[in-house]
Amino acid sequence: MTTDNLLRNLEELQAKALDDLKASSSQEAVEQWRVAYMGRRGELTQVLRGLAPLAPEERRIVGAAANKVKALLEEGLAGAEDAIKSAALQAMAEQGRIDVTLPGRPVPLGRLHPTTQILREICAAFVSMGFQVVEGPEVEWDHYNFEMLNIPKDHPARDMWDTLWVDHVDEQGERPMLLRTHTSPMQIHTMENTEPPIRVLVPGKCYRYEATDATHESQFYQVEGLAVDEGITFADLKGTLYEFARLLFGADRKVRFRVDYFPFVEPGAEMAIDCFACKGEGVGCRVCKGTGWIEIMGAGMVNPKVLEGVGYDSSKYTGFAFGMGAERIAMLKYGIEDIRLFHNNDLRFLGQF
Ligand code: 2NM
Repeated sequence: MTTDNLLRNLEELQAKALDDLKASSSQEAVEQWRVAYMGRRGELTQVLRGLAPLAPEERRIVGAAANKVKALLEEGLAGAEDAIKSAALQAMAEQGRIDVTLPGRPVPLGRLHPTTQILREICAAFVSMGFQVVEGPEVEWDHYNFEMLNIPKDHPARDMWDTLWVDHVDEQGERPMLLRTHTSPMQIHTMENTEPPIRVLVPGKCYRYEATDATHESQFYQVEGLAVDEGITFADLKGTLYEFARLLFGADRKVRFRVDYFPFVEPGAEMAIDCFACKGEGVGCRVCKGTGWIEIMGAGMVNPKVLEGVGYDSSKYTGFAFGMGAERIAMLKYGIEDIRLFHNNDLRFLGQF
């Protein structure tokens, strides 16, 4: 082959190689192209190998041209590889792109426990009528939980409160400490520490030694209230509690008072509201069990013995008091069927309020 022929072949090889490279758009195609032209048996490699038997003068000329072609192809290869890499990066960026206009993922918000909500609602109702909210200890003395409330030891009325006693024994071998069965001991503390007029509301946790069922728990919340002043009558009790019933259960509520017994009041009463679900119709109603009435609290005129016990002159002062179970009020108002749900920590339940 003449030098001219060799040089022409090289030119054709270069043109074909560069055309092929342009058509190679994937990494695999480019690699195939590299092997075809510049691999061990590649077309250009063969040409370079074919230089060996040439005369020195010829080899110099063709060798220089072949090296130029080699450099050009290497340059082309590097460029093609770069282009493919950046195209791949671009594609990756497109796929993983963040759309900043999408709405954010919602953050689950916490909320107040239904017991907390009802306690606040009950307190707000009485605060609007001038009551002051006070809280006291959950561990009490027998003296405040029972004795001062006209419930002496061995009195049958003690059976009304199954008590959890604290493991503390006095010199007489008695257990004088307990978990309060109602918040009334705090009303006694308040009367011992202040003079009338008194208008206090005492929310708080109470404890009873009870078998648990749909309406009984050994831990529950109570709200009790006390008003002591000169000239307080049963009419004040009725007016205050009537207003409360209307604030919590609707302005069209009716109330019913019936005689009941609590050692610390005389007379004592149970208050009911007409059923807000069936409007007092009764028949077939699940909320009021067909009676048309729902009992919501106990109340009464503070027993003069209780007033004298804290050093008040019962011929000068009278008072009324009342007490209700917070969970019971929440169960009625929110339609909750089982008091045990309050302590299950089930977000499907708690999230409904
Ligand atoms: C009730 C029902 C009736 C009550 C009485 C007193 C106190 F300390 F003043 F005598 N506090 N709470 C009372 C009265 C509580 O709960 C059903």
